[in-house]
Amino acid sequence: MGATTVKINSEFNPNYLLSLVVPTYNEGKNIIPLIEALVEILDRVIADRYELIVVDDDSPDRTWEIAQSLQENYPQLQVLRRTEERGLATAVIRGWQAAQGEILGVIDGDLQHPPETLIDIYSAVSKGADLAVASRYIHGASVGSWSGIRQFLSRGAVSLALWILPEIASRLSDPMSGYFLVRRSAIVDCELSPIGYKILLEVMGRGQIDRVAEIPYTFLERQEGSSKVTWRQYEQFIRHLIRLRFATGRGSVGTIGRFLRFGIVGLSGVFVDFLVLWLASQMLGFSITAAKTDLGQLEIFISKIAAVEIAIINNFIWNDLWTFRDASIKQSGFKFRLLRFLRFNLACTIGALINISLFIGLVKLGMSLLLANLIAIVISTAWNYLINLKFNWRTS
Ligand SMILES: Nc1nc2c(ncn2[C@@H]2O[C@H](COP(=O)(O)OP(=O)(O)OP(=O)(O)O)[C@@H](O)[C@H]2O)c(=O)[nH]1
Ligand SMILES: [Mg+2]
Repeated sequence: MGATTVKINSEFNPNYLLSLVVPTYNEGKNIIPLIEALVEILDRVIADRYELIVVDDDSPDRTWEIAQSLQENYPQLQVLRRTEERGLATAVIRGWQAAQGEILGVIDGDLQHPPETLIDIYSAVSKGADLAVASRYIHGASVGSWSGIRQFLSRGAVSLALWILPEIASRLSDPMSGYFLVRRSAIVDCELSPIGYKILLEVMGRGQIDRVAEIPYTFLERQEGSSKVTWRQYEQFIRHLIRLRFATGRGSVGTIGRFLRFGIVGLSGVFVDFLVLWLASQMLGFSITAAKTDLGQLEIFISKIAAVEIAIINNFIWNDLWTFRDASIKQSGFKFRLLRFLRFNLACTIGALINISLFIGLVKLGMSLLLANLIAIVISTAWNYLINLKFNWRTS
């Protein structure tokens, strides 16, 4: 599905407080217990004033047919069987287009989102939040029994979102959540252009979301069926982030330009670091190319620290004069510049520690040195950039 845009109808039926969409693909074994649990829970709080909408993409295991068989007992259940389109995000939007409720929501169809949490999510919106999101990353929440790699990929995705869309992703601890409710009025006037899996980013990026609430939950193990996540979803996720970056406009081109400048300055720092190490080796008489160097030699240790520090000074000067020029001219004067330098130095030192620990951690998990180093560099660079953007030069 390309850049099709969709609008949500502003009209709703006042008899319906909530329309909850359940996207499904081969969830034949999960759909009955899920619908039963949702009905049981919602009947307690808003009986007769909600609807459930299963949007199934013509699953080979005929999830749609199983869901339809429930309709006799549950008149509040709609089932949409799509044969022309596929994809989680578009399924959710299609469900919302058919919805009648004032509040719109989504929950996975695989029982990984505990249905009981819905009560707290609903209560947050009914108390005034525009958006209430179930989060795996706040106090009282957990990702359950995820492997180290899965946790790492999830955190990596959050970091990437923070880096490309800081003003959107930083509003939530779990911007990747697929379990949330949103007030219809917050998304009616915008053109949604869903792609991939992350419908929440689309809602945050294009909607008029003022008040946000987060509710902790534990992501449950899948008992039946299998995950539909493939590498394609990661690729779509990156395309989605970039598309939103440009679509939301808020300093979009400027932000990418700034990050590129930060990257160029970073590369100049690598060059300076090498240059200083080489100069020191000439002056102090050690070799930078020989194998099996004794790292216990004090002059090498001091030279490396000097090389790093001089590279940091180099990077600071260029970042202050060029990358973040707009922000630094607002706070001119030696005292402010010195403060910025000290903060930059601290952030880079922490960045270097993140870099080294990630590298060691990933290698211990069995990753190759090359991949581990690449990931460690990407994440520590994102850290350096974001921390400096938000807390040092404070541009946005
Ligand atoms: N309609 C529709 N639903 C989908 C599609 N892909 C996934 N889903 C549903 O979306 C929900 C989440 O998908 P999962 O594959 O479980 O993804 P996940 O929960 O983020 O990841 P895992 O932890 O690996 O299960 C499930 O209810 C899926 O059945 C799709 O292309 N169309
Ligand atoms: Mg799942």
